Amino acid sequence: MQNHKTTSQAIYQHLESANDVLIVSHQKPDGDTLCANFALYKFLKEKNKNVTSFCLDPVPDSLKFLPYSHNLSNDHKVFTKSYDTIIVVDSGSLDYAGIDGLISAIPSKYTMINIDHHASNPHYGDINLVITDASSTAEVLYRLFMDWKINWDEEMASALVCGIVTDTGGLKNPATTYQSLDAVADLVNKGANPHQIMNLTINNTDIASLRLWGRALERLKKNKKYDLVYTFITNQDLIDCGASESASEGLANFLHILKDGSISMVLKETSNGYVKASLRTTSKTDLSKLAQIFGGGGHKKAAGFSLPGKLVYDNNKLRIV
Ligand SMILES: [Mn+2]
Repeated sequence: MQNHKTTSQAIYQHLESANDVLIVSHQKPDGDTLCANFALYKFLKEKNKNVTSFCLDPVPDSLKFLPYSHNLSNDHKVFTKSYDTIIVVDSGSLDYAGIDGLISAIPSKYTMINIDHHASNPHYGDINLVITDASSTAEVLYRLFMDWKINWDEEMASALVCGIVTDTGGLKNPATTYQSLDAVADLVNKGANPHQIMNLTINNTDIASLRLWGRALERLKKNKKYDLVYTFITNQDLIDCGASESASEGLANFLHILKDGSISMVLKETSNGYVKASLRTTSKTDLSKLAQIFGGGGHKKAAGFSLPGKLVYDNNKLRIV
């Protein structure tokens, strides 16, 4: 584990003197980035700070049960106000967060705190707490809050369990370490209900989504040269199955159960004209480096990239055109 105590203290000291704080989650938010945002929001509110939670995209319906989700602003005007502190959570870059074009509008000087776990994170903040062996940003926050000896309550503990559980596909992917399990055990002891959180997040699918998964699973193919198992989902599949764009989330993590191939890849068309690749491995291949070749990023064992185009499948060959 990296030694993060000095950074942890630096963040605490900075926040003690902060007044106006903006917390930013990455666009197309997942459980981890939202739970990290809301846990920090609550912590800072209890310290009587002015806090604004922001994400470029709204909270997905499946995560609206989270406390403080109603509080998240998607309004770009947030960036025309003054802050002394900006905390970006769970974002390997400002581009990934979706705020690289917005942030220059902030009229004040500010300190940027970057709290993350992506291996590709280039430490873009003034203070950077990037723990790449953490399963999730929620796990990074758990370590921070433990260092800070905060007053835990059920809401705080549940938020962090939700972040860890969603980023590890239900404590199943290879990013799940002794520290992740230890954090969850302690958070359950502090009042979180893991079954309830699992049922609201991981075990929460519908027929349309399973039909979509069915199509993707039927198409699974193995490329022997690269020891790669892959499949794909097109926009037409979403229409045919009546599924939403988020329905295929979790599919890449699910493919971890495969014993064939050392790398799995799900290619998915997006509504804005891109093909998004989600890569997973249980081998020693560093996927974050592989994804960076294509302008993406992520973790060693889970990474992704997007390319403009659409998927064409003919003659048993899959191409991006
Ligand atoms: Mn994350």
